Formats: sequence, C-alpha cells, structure tokens
Amino acid sequence: MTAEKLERLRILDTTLRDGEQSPGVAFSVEDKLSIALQLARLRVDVIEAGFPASSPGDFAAVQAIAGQVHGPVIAALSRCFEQDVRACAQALQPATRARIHVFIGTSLIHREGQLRMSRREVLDRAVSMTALAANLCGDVEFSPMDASRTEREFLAEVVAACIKAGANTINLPDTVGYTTPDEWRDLIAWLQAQVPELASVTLSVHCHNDLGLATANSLVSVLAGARQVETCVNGIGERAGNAALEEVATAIRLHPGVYGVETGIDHTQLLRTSRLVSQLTGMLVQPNKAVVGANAFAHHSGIHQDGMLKDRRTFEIIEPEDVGAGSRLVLGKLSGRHALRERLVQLGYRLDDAAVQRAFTRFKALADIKREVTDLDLEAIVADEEQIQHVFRLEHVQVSYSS
Ligand SMILES: [Mn+2]
Repeated sequence: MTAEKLERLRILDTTLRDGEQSPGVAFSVEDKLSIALQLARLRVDVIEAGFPASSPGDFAAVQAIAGQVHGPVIAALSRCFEQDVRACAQALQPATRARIHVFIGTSLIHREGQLRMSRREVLDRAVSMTALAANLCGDVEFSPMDASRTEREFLAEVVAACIKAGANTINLPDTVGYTTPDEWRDLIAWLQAQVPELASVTLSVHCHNDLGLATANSLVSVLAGARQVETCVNGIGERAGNAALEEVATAIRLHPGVYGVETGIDHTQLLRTSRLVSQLTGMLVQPNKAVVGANAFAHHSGIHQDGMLKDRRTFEIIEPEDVGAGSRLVLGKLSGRHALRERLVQLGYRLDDAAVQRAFTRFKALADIKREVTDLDLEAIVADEEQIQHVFRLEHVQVSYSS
C-alpha cells in the first residue's frame, strides 16, 4: 500500500437512467426517489436521475430527485436537441448541484445508420448543444456515443471542440461493450496525447458488459487517468448491463496501491442498495454475483471451510461486514416479529405483512434449531419471497403490456 495521498475517483451512478433501460424495467417516480435517496446514503458523487425529454414521468422523477436528494450532483441526460437540453435545465432547476449530460453518436455506424448525419453535422450539433448546456448549467458532461468504434481522428476532433464549447467532463462510452482492456487503454492514451485539453477536464468512462469486461475496462481507464467511472448497481443496464458499481468500488478499495485513487462510497451500504434495486427492478441478483451475490460469502468445500474457521483471510478477500452484511448474531429465538421486520428493512427488503408473517414463522423454526440467526440466514429465509415477488412483477408487466 502506498503512503501517497490518494486522488478521488468519482462514481456517477446511472442505475436510474441506463439501468432503467434494462429490458422489462420501468421505475415509478416513487421508485426512483427511493433509489436516489439510497444512492445518496451510499455516497455516490453523481446520480444520473433520468432523461427528462423522454417522458413526462421521467421529467417528474428528475425534478423530484433534484428537489429532494441532497449531497450528490444530480445529472440529467440530453440528446443534442435544444428541447432536450432545455428540459434538463428545467427539471434540474430545484437541484443544489446540477449537471447536464449531452450525448451524440459519433461512430460511422451511428452517424450513417442511425442519425443520417455527416461528420460536420454531428460536430456542429455536439458543439452547439454543449455550448447551450454550458449556458444554462455550470456543469456539463459530453459523451461521444459509441466512442470505442469511432474513427480516432474524428473522436479527437469532437472531444477537443466540446471541451472548448464548455464541457467540464468528457465521458467515453463503450456503448456496445465491444472493446477490450488493452485496446481501451490504448485508445485513452492516444486521445490524451492528441487532445492535451483533456488534462483540464474530468475524464470519465462508461463501459458496457457485453463481453463481461465492463469492470476490467473501467479499471484500466483509471490507470489511464480517468477520474470518473459510470456504473449501475448490480451491473444492470441496456442489454448485458453496465459496469457494476459494487465491483468497481470494491476493486478500487482493495487496491489503492495499484490505482492510486479512492472513492467516496460507503461500502457498508452496498448490500442494502443492491437489495433495493433488485426489489424495485424485479431483477434477481445471480447467487454467484461478485460482491453482493448470496453466495459471495458462502464457503462450501471442506478445505475452504477448514481454512475459514482457522483464519478468514485464507479464503476471503471481502468480509461480509464490509458490504453491510453482518454475519454476526443479529436475532435469536427470543426476538419478536418487530425486530425481524426492522432487520429485514435494514437489509433492504420491503415485504408486506403476510410475507413478514411467513418469514417470521420460518425464522422461529430456524431459531429453535440454530442458536444464532445471521443476516445471511435471513436472506435465505426471504429468498423465496423475493422469488414470489419477482414472478408477481413479471406477471404484472405482462398484464400491463397486453392491456
Ligand atoms: Mn449506456
């Protein structure tokens, strides 16, 4: 570990924007607000709250978060259209600290296949809308969408022009999750050499997980000089999802000597945040998910269990307590329903009365045979409930789609 002072790596969480683009996920304003409040407790630096021009509901959600969630910068997404930029500024008006995030597709495929615009048109639109955003809001992030597949010279041209137009964060998206760590690091280094002005703004990355490389690509970006990483809780997001917040933050925490940075994340809120997002999206966390999966702290083989009993460090690099999953005794056979409900809420579960009653019956049965009922035991007890609610949600989605 280094004795040098660690630089700050900012976490922009986009669970409420890119995460909502996960198939089947649609948040209500109330859902978004409760996730945003939890993201503030988790101490992310920036909450990307939504895309105000996309729907009146999303406008209302961004506005509510801007007014009621304090601490993090509240960001809103905008295409390179004047009405989008103005909708962001209006929705963000109640925020203490606001950011407008402007993006446009810059790759040949996006220019010709989707936008039907020439390089010149894309460049002009990016510059004029970045300038408008900078006029309306002191904090502007610009993203050349599909940066990883954009011709390098054009990428450099757009980035340099948008910095000049007022962007103070340049975010490089690997929109389709196509790049690899070596290629991505090489691109960032090349861009920094071509565009010296990049050193005067915050460099950010937004990596997708189509090849399972989102966390790795985010980490090499930090080595290359990125000081903001965009993530989603549980790695949700469009298609195979985004870099998982809990994975990036934990790797950074465990390797300060490698990366030379630290985040502001309160790691003890990680599990609770994961549970809340899972509940409100209806997307179960796979049991073997890094950091927050139900099996992340389970040790099954005899050799591993033997090692763990002698010294936890033998097979455990992250302790359950680190992510807010106390494995210590929390409840026993004398604990009542109220204590059980309280602990479940602390763990991020939102169960109705009937579900709490079912959980309580199981808890009592377990407490009779097992002296110590841990948080992990409680998670096992309510796992079926989560499954039931998940099924219910899927049915609900289908019903609302067909009606
Ligand atoms: Mn994305």
